[in-house]
Amino acid sequence: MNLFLNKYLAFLTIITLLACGNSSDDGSANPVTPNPSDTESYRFVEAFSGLEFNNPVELVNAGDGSNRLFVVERRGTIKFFNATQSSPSPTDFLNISSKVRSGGEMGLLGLAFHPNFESNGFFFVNYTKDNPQETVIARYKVNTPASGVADPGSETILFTFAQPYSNHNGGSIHFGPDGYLYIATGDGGSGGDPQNNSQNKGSLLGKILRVDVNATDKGNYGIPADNPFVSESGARPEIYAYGLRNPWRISFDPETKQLWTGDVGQNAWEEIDIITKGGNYGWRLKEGDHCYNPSSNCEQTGLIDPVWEYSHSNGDRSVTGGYVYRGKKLPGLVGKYIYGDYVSGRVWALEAGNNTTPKNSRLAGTVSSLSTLGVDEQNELYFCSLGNGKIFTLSTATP
Ligand SMILES: [Ca+2]
Ligand SMILES: [Ca+2]
Repeated sequence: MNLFLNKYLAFLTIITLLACGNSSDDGSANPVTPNPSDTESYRFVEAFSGLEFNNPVELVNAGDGSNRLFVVERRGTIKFFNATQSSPSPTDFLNISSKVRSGGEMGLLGLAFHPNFESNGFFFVNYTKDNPQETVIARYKVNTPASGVADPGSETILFTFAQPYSNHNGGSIHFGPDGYLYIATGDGGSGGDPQNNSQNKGSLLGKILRVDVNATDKGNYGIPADNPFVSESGARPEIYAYGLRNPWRISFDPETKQLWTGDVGQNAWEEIDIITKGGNYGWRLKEGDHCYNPSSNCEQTGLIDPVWEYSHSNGDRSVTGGYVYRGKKLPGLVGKYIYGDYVSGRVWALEAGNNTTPKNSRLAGTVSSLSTLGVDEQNELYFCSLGNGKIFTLSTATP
């Protein structure tokens, strides 16, 4: 999609939203005939009254039947509460703030529970530290998984890698349907990827990594035998996909098993990608669908373009990747990738991939400084605000 077409469609979107006041616009230049799933109108409401967190950057469930939601606070703390209560009291789960360097894009950035957490009590974190400045992927343990809190002294480091700059640390970690741990890393930082890390398969930066936490061939983790670059000379065997700039929040669609991410752009284009094994997602050769370095006639052979991109021309400046909705409370959103923009706070529902023509619909309202989305054990969606620390959900009810 070229710049002018994108701007034109964005303009139409605004006009249609003003005219209709609903969330059913698809950005199309043609009059929209709403289908039944498009007629719902959504609004953001606080999900848990009175609950506020300190710079939340991740929200996950443990998949252990406890219905707990775990909120990761950037400073290095994790709290949980019962998602079935409307006014729950949070419990301190882990505090490693003394290990974590936080602020800006640094901090405790990722949390994932072992698929067998209920029996082994293992969970994994991704954080940045100082002296030296690096990312740490580590395992922790709770003593009694169902009700217990974590033991801060139980840290087992899987691996670390240097962070040349404070920004672009990725940070999201999730277990895939294959039982392996997927790790999103940024390009290391600065601007324009000055070290060209994302295209360098000898670097863990600017990648999606995949490791086996149950194996020990690399010490405290292992390499899945079918990782794409295990036999390529000079390539890090942990790499699953490359050419990413700052994949901020990854997730798996529990139904299709596809891995989605938002990849934050440089100066002009934010993108949504569906990640496939061995794929090259273009950065720093391309930003979205567009040549970046060089700015024209870039080598595009083999690069995978995003399934959706949006420009900075409307105040949207930093994508926050979300989830393909598979819950029950919002039938009109089932199967759509719900994501937003950190700067504008706007949120969209995207249908894309599988060779279909993408359709992107804005949902009404905004979530200020939208840092992350999350789902509970029923796959219902939540939205976290970094600035006010609150958690929001979507409601179809009339105020
Ligand atoms: Ca960095
Ligand atoms: Ca890309």
